Amino acid sequence: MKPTKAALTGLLALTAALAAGHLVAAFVDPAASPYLAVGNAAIDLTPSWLKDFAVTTFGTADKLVLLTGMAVVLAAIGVAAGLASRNSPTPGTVVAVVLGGVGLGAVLTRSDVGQLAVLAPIASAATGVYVFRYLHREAEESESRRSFLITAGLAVAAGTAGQLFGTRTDVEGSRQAIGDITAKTKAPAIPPNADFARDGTPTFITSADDFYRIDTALSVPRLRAEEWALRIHGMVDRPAVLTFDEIRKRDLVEETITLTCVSNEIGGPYISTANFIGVKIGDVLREAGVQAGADQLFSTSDDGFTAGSPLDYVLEKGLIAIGMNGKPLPAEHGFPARLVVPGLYGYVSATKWVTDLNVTTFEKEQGYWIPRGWATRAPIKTSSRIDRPKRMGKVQGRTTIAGTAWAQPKGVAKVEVRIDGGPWQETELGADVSDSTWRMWKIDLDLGRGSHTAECRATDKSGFTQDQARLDPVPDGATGWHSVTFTVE
Ligand SMILES: Nc1nc2c(c(=O)[nH]1)N[C@H]1C(S)=C(S)[C@@H](COP(=O)(O)O)O[C@H]1N2
Ligand SMILES: [Mo]
Repeated sequence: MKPTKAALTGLLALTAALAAGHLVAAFVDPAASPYLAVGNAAIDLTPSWLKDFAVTTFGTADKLVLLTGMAVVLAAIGVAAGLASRNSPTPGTVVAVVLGGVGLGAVLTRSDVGQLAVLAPIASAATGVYVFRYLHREAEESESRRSFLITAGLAVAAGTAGQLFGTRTDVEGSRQAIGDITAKTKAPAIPPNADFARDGTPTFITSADDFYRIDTALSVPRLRAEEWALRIHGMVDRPAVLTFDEIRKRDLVEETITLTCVSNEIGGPYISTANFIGVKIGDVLREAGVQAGADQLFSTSDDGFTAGSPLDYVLEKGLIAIGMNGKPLPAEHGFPARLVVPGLYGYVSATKWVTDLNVTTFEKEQGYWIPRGWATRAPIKTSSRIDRPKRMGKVQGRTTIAGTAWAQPKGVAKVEVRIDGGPWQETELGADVSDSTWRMWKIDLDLGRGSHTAECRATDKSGFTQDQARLDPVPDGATGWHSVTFTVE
């Protein structure tokens, strides 16, 4: 057999196998698609350093990079299997069975799929073996083009159909039907001097589109509010199940809260602010009757992600949010409901697509990131960032240095800037909206022409000034002063 033909045989059989699995998964459970399941397993197995590298290097595109990387590796395996099978179809058949086994293993490790999910990798393996042997036979004849084209066409059709059916859950329809979400107790209006957006700071409220996104979900969980429910159990006197309607009918509160990711490097982008609308976790849990001895609220997402938060703290501060900036939560940010706790990094508190609240102890349960090397307790560290000038930016004439600072839940009291290691100078602060949010700052300076380096540091309302020592995000958040070098022309 010609090498090109042999390579194509392997590649096409592999594509057909993945497409068949994707299609079957659409009907049993979209998360059972072998391709996505293997990707998810890869995310769960990735060592922390590699995950940090991926987030730092690719940011929110990390998932696309992973899926593309997998496609390249799989294509290479398909081609190699085809080439190895030039004299006999046995090597390719073995590869199809082994890959099917990998897919099956990945699906079995998922906590969020039913038993029927195994049908998807089995369909993949069966299709892989069958199509490979069929194409191999055809390729040995002279006229095999037709069967190659038909196989390619069927694979693309099956994959596309799987994608369409798998995402048919009408999340947008469910969101639209809910309409706007308004709170009985509204957050105070944001005063116009809360940000210095014209001088380069972020806007005080981040739009849903610009809000940073961090999660381990390769395919966003697609839940409808009508079918969603939140289970409350564990060390409580009266376990309960809350529906979306039941939450919505309660007296909703709105709070302006800044969410912060522990993976944020000094100067990094993983911080955003929104008006979150929902019910206080404390109200809901007190109705259920929290028992003595419990010290952790352990929350689980529809996709199996878990977070553990200090119980006393969430009883006081936490929110079960169903709204963001007046609308239902966007699908990417946890629709229909998520937790938001001002003052705790997202990985120990901000469970999106939340379906389960377990009142328990830190001894008994460990959240998703804890065995992966991150700290159990993770209060947000007082920190600040320079947003303008940009790194290596050019400034004409008078220089405005502007940025943001945060110290939830203490609040920001002061931000200072120094130029080229000189004396610290106090900056002008934006309006003090809430201790649960960031605070913008700016300062106008006359600097001589040439290259300069600006550094900033924040002091919170407890009097603590952020650490100069440079520490990485692992295990409980980065420290250090952000510094930016720029040129005055
Ligand atoms: N279900 C689920 N919820 C999650 C996560 C996740 O991976 N899965 N990541 C957490 C982390 S690390 C952060 S920082 C916040 C980010 O919330 P956002 O994507 O809405 O900004 O969500 C938290 N909630
Ligand atoms: Mo995070």
